[in-house]
This record gives sequence, structure tokens and C-alpha cells, in this order.
Amino acid sequence: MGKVLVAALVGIAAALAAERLLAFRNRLNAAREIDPVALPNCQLIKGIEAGSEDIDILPNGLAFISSGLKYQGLKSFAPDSPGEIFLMDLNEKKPKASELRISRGFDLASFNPHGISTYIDKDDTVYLFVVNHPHQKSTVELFKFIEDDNSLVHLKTIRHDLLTSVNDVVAVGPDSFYATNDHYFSDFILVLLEMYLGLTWSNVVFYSPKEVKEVASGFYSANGINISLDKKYIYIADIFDHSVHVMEKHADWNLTHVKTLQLDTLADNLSVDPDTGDIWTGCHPNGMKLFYDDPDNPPASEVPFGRCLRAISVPESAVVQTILVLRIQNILDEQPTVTRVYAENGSVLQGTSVATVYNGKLLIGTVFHRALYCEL
Ligand SMILES: [Ca+2]
Ligand SMILES: [Ca+2]
Repeated sequence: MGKVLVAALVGIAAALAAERLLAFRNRLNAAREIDPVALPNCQLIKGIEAGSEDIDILPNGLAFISSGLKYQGLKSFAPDSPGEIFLMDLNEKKPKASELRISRGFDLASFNPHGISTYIDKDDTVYLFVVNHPHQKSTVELFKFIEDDNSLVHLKTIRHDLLTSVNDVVAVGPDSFYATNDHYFSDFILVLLEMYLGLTWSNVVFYSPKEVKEVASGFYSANGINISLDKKYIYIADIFDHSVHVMEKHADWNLTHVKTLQLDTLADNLSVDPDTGDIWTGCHPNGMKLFYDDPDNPPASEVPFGRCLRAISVPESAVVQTILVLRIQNILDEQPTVTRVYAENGSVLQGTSVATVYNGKLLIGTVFHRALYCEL
């Protein structure tokens, strides 16, 4: 009887593990290949070689680019160099990226920038909010942008018990923002377990100096976040649910769910077209490839996450990350229009995380690779 019970339990555990593995592979879109969509007028941005995870463009055409993210489990082409913030003036005929100087007193050596967001105050001061992972922790750094000096003045480091695994922020005031926590856990093994089990414990937090609170929950992995042109709605990408959520923002900063747009790809950061209100997103068509390192061609840094995935999953034949840029029009309509604007097999760029537009120009950024400038 005991043996039968043990055999039954082992059988149930094996079936559950297989079911979880299948669900996990589906969440990562592991079997996905995409057809290319070309754009004619694109060129790589000089000087950006180790990531451009997030890009935020001011109404005057100045683009901030966060570069050099070192995220546990993902590769880095500059594992020993601190991160940087680049600036690009999209009004120039041939825009160039230049690194912004950061004021003294800020620990540059551990600077590990991730999602960013800008805020223009009533007095025209430009604030830049930067998600930072010094020593793989999560903070949000607040900077003031000094255009004449090509520099950022560090104002403060924001830490909070609710800001545990921050991916992106959207500023809603000179010192307040919404932030996504992409996982509940921050320890690497527990994150892996969280993903594998498909726990929906990721959330969105509102932060202000007076009040900090969870305002949305139940995500597989909340990633990009942004705000509609009329400031009424907050958009949140749940990367492993392949969806974009529209939430209504209330006077007390609470959010209520309006709708969920299901995509067939892993949307990362979200940008809003300043002219039309369309949502642009950089996607990972096949999330497995993002985490998966090529054993025959080791990248510049170790990718333990890839090894873990290989141990629990079926090996992929191709390991190059593919690129996909989507435009979502009229998200509040019953049938929003989702257009593939750019797609390629990873020969130019790898691991798109953001796509953002200004005046007929498109910037495409990546988690750990290069960045692309296109004229539409
Ligand atoms: Ca952002
Ligand atoms: Ca992101």
C-alpha cells in the first residue's frame, strides 16, 4: 500500500512538474519564430554597445537613454563597467548620443540603470527618475537635468520596503511615481522558482514622500509602465502574460482595471507617441532566447539563468534574440490596431526592450545590446 502511495505521489509530482514546464515555456513563447518586417532608414547609434534598456524623450526632442544594465540572469557586454545615461538631440540632422556627466557625491561605480522616466515641473525643471540596481538591490535615483552643462545633478536615492525588484517607473510629480516590481522575490533562485511555478505575485507600487502603497497586483511580471497623454490612464506591460493592462488613475493615486489587451509576444517597456497617444513597445518575441546563452559562443558574462533553463527545458536550436517593435493604436477601442513596425532575426540588434517615437523618428533600445535610430 505504501509503495502504491509513493508511486502515485511521484506520478502526480511528475505530471505537475511537466504541466508547469509546459506553461512556463508558453509564457516565454519558447517555440516562437517571427517573420521579418524591414524599415529602410535605420542606423546603429554610435557609442552604445552595452544596452539601451529604456529611452524617454522630452517634448523638445531630447532623448535620455539608460545603458549598461546588469540584470541577474541576463548577459552583459560590459560586466565590469558602470552604467551610463546618454543624451541624444533628435532635432539634429544626424543625432549623436553623448554621455551625460553625473554630479559628484553619487556612487557611479555601482550605477546599474534600468527603467527611466522624465518629469517636467511647473518651473520647467526637468527631473529624471532612474531605476538603479546597485549590488543587485533596487533603488530609484532622482536627478535634475542641467541642459547647459550636459549633466545630471543627483538629488536623492529612494529606497522602500515595497520597492523590491523594480523594473520601470513613470513619474507623476517632481518626487512621486508609479513603479513596477517585476518579481515578488529578489533572490535569483527564488525568482527562477517564481517564474517556473507561474506565480502572479508581481505588482505596481505608488510612491510619494508622504505615501507609499501597492496599487495593482496579480501580474506574472509587471515590466514597462507609462501614462496616457490625457494623464487619465496608466499602461502596464505584463511581460510573461503577453499583455498590456490599462488602469484608470484616481485622485488618491489608486488604480482600477479598465481592460487587458492580449498580445502574442512579450512586451517590455511602453512608450506613448506625444502626437497620437499610440503605445509603442519593444518586445521579446521568444523570451526563452533572452535568457538562453549559446554554449558554443559564450557571451561576455556568465549567464547562470540560461544554464538553469537549459537544465529544466528542451534546448533551443537557435539562441539569437529576435527583435520586434509593435505600435498599438486606440487601445481603449473594442478592437485596437496592433502593427508590427519592425522585426528581424537578431543580426542587427538583440533583445529589444523599448521603442519610442518623436517627430517621425524612432529609437529602438535593447536590454544589453546596441540601439537603433530610424527615420520613419
Ligand atoms: Ca520607462
Ligand atoms: Ca523593462
